[in-house]
Formats: sequence, C-alpha cells, structure tokens
Amino acid sequence: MFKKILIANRGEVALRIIYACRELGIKTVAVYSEADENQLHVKFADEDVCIGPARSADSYLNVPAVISAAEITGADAIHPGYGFLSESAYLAEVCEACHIRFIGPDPQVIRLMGDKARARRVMKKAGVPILPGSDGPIDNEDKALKLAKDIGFPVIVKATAGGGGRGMRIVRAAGELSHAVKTAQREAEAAFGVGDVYIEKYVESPRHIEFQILGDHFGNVVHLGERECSIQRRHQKLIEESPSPALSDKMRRKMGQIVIDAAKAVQYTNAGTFEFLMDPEGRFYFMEANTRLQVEHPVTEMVTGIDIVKAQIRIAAGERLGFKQADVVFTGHSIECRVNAEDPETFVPSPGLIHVFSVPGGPGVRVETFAHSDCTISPYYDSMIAKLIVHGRDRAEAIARMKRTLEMTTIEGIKTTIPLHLRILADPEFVAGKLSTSFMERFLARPNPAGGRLAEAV
Ligand code: MV4
Repeated sequence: MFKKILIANRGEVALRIIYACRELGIKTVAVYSEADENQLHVKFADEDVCIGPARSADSYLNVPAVISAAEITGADAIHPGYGFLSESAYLAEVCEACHIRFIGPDPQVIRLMGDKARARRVMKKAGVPILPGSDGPIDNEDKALKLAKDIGFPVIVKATAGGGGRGMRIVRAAGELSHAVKTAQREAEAAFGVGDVYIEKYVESPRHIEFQILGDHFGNVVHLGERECSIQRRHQKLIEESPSPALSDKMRRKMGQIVIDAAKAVQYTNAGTFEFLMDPEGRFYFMEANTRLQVEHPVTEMVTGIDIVKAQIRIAAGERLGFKQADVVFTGHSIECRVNAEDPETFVPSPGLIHVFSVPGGPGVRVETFAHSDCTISPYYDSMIAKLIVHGRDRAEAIARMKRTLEMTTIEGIKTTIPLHLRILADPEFVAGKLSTSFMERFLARPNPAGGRLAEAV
C-alpha cells in the first residue's frame, strides 16, 4: 500500500480524499495556491506545498509544479480528484515516467475516452448501443450532409475533444448544417486546440443516466449502479440521485452488464463513469465515459455502502477488487444537491466571507464541504461550496430528508442556491420523478411563486 499520497486538488474533494487516506493509514500531501493558504485541505493534510499563484493555470493545472511537489515530499501516488488535471493523460504519463502512481486509469484509456469520436467507435465495437452518426470526424461537407439526411434531422454536431457541452451545435434542417459544422469546428479549435467534430442523431429531452464502475488490474470489473443527473443547467449538474426513477432492476442488470463488458474490452482500470442518454421511449445510448472520480460519487456510495475513493486507492496500489458483482447490494435511495455560492435567481457568482455556516445532521444526512463559519469563498475557483447528500429507505424519504436539511441550513454572508433547490424539490414533476435534461429550462421559464423577479420589481 502507498505510504503517502499527494492530492492535486482543492476544496471538498481534496478533503474527501484526505478522509479516505486517514482511514487507510496513508499520509497526505496537500498542494495549494497562494489564495488557498488557509483552506481546510491544507490544515488537515500531513504536509503541504504551495504550487503557485491563485489562477488555476498557474497552480492546480501546472503539471511540473504538481510533480515537483510530489518529488520533494516523497509521495508515492497522486490523486487528481475531479476537474483540474483529473483527465489529463499527460499528467498520468509524466507520473509513470517519474515512478509516481497516478490514481486513475492508464494514460492510453484516458486518451481514448478523451476523443469522443474514437470512444464512440470503440464502444460500438464492444456492443454498447450508440446513436446513429458519423464513424469519425467530419472531413467532407457533402458526405456530412448526406449522412445527416440519412440519419434524419435533428442532428447534433459535437467536438471530438469536447464533453460537458462545449463545442456542440443542434441542427434542425439541412440548410443549417454547413454553418453549424464550421462554427463548431472553430469553437472546438479555440477551446481544445483540436477542431475535429462529428455528427449524431439528436435526442430531444433525454434523461442523463450514468453507470459507475470499478476495475482492478486483474481483469475484475463491477458496476455500482446508475446515477440520474438530468437536473442540470447549462451543463452544470444541480441535483443527482441513485437509483434513477426511470430504471427497472432488469434494465439496471442489462445496462450494468453492457458497461462491464465495455470496460473489459478497453482494459479499464480504477473508477469510471459511462454516461448514457435515455430517450423518452426508455432506450439507452452511450454518450461518453469519464475517467475520473465524479462530483456526484457520494449518491452511489450511499446506496451501495462502497467507499469509491478507498477503492480507487486500493486498485491503484495493485490490490484486487475483493468483491464480486453479486456482492454489490443496492439499498434505498440517495439524492445530492450541489450548493453553489451564486444568486439563486440569476446564477451570478457570490464569493465573499461566510460568517455563519451551519448544516444539520441527523439520520441519513451527509455533508461534503470545505466551508465553515468565518471562511472566505474565493472568486478564482468553482462556485460549488457544499454538497448535501441524503439517504432514505425510498425516494420520498430521501426528498423529505433533503428538504428538512436545506430548510435548517444557515449560510450567512453570501448568496447560495439553497432556495432554488427547495423550489425544485417542491416541484410536482420532480416529485413524480419525471426528469429530463430540459427540466430546468422549463422550470426556470415559469415565474417563481416565492417572489423572485416579482419581488425585485416591487
Ligand atoms: C446529446 C444530446 C442529445 N442527443 N447528444 C450535452 C453534454 C455532452 N456530454 C453531450 N450532451 C448532449 N448530447 C445527442 N445525440 C443532448 C445533450 C445534452 C445534455 C446531456 C446530458 C445532460 C444535459 C444535457 C443538456 C443539454 C444537452
């Protein structure tokens, strides 16, 4: 087992990784930017190294600085958390060259999944259902138009290097295709340095359902069920839950086996997520695979009782998975609300001093946060300040627990999205489990009964 792990991240996920290391008896190294000197991840790590100025590009994204910190402290592994360098095949390669274990899949697998058109091809070959579309990047406009007509409109143009919604264009008629391809290519080139785009049939109002897997270095792969992440705005997830209200046990077993076979086909190791779209008829289509721990991993931990971060560390250290698919038992229902330091009406970031921070506990409540009373939320980083996670016997109990947790939480000094979460939890369609990726658009178009725009006008 590792003796010392460097955590190349900040915020609640850095703390989450420290929790796992402490329980496993592994020493920790925090890295931090000049803006983060007083953060809890620095306080609770055994050692800490400043790796640069506040701007992420100069600190948390600086591979030489992160590697140097690991070398100086003698860390034998790096956990990248999520965001930042978590899906950098380059960091994973440099780790290999420096004999530091990267806690994640092999660089080749990270690189494969980072190319969405290639991932599509490989998944199709492995028997995973995909949407009709191009076999690779578009290299010819006439061929692209013929393909789009064959598939039928609407289609979607996506960047091969994309993901998370950047560099996408929905095309509803043949006349729009050429322009969409050109603008998507330009946007992709500017954002990712790779201008390649591909085409897929566009699914209207799908659900976003993703499967969590774990794979060890001995060819064992298990799935930990799914998370439904359809409640999102501008590709930022707001609420996630497990299980999905739309999935039967039979469908979970079927999709779970498909994902296991796919992971085995690419020799996937460590934790991973296979994202699917579910169309209104209940059909699944592979979207992309994430080769990192995810923000919403706690809902899976709550329903399976499996500590995904500890499993990642054990797998990276060369241990066997130690349990089989039949040992994975799903219990109850879990929901996560991401609390952001934002205006709940306008989503404008609201950094600043939190002078009171208080979240109730009680049965089935888990809080993942780096915030506390008298802490400062920096404008330099992501606005997510806490994740509230609940577990209940069923979905209704989970919703009730989340509602009372949100109602009894006090965060003074900044604005948060808690009022928005309370409105969503009270929505009849949400309560009925009628979720889709267009839920929030419709929800936000309706007037806020509690005042909102109306109150501002008075
Ligand atoms: C799609 C789609 C509909 N049809 N692909 C958005 C993020 C990126 N991962 C892919 N995305 C989508 N791809 C086809 N063929 C709809 C979306 C999409 C979406 C997906 C998941 C969660 C929220 C979303 C919001 C808008 C669009």
